[in-house]
Amino acid sequence: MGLPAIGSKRIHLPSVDSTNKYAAELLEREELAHGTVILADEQTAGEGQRGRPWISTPGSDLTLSVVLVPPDMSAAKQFGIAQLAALAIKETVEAEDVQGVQVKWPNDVLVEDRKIAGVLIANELVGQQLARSVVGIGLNVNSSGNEQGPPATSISMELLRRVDRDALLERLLAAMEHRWQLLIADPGRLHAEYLAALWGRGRWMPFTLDGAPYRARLVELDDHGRLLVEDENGSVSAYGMDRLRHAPR
Ligand code: BT5
Repeated sequence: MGLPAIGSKRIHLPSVDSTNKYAAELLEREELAHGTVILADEQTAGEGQRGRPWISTPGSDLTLSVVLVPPDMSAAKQFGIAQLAALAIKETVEAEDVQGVQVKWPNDVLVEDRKIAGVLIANELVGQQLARSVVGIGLNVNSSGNEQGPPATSISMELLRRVDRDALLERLLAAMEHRWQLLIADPGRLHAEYLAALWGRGRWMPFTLDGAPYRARLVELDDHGRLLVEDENGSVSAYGMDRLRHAPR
């Protein structure tokens, strides 16, 4: 028997601190079916990476967490989860006719240089297997993005019209299901699509390496999701998210 489709079970909350936190707390108490979606109209303490905030406008944007419970997935495939999330968001935004959508490693989605979505993934590994994954997605739909911080945008800011949030959610979940199937059946294709969508390839840019500023040229991405970067001495190295980050904007 196959797994239930992403979105076949949903928990809709008017307001919550963070859908990712809510999912984690729920998973401590009970099993959740693969594909369960936790959706909030408002997040009062939305989380980004490393304690950074995710700010969205209540009732205007999409904030959700998708719980994946693969019965048999190697931990080596875990970057595929980041790829599927970023590509599903990209496809959903593009379906609205927004141009210039790219994926910033590991899983931000940009329109040119403006951030339109962020993804926060919590993977739980048991031995060499990926036991569970909580994929948190914040997508700016009808808000004005994040006005205080680095450049941000929303679908409505790009199109200068309001967007039907419910229809967008359905498209996003269908796109995630499609990419999930691709991760299982043809991860090489998912990787190729991700690579084609990657922002900043070939460009020199600021990173941090082990927390220290590091300028490098983004060359390539390997099968494990590590970036290959060329440093100013011309040597090329592969780094994962544990060591290398794009410098905060
Ligand atoms: C992320 O972190 O981009 C991951 C965001 C994940 C949010 C979802 S919402 C549903 C689920 N539940 C949660 O609690 N979280 C997930 P990071 O790469 O650290 O980016 C955070 C930074 O982006 C902040 O420091 C701001 O500068 C900026 N930012 C905050 N809100 C933004 C917004 N709405 N649009 C664009 N940029 C934003």
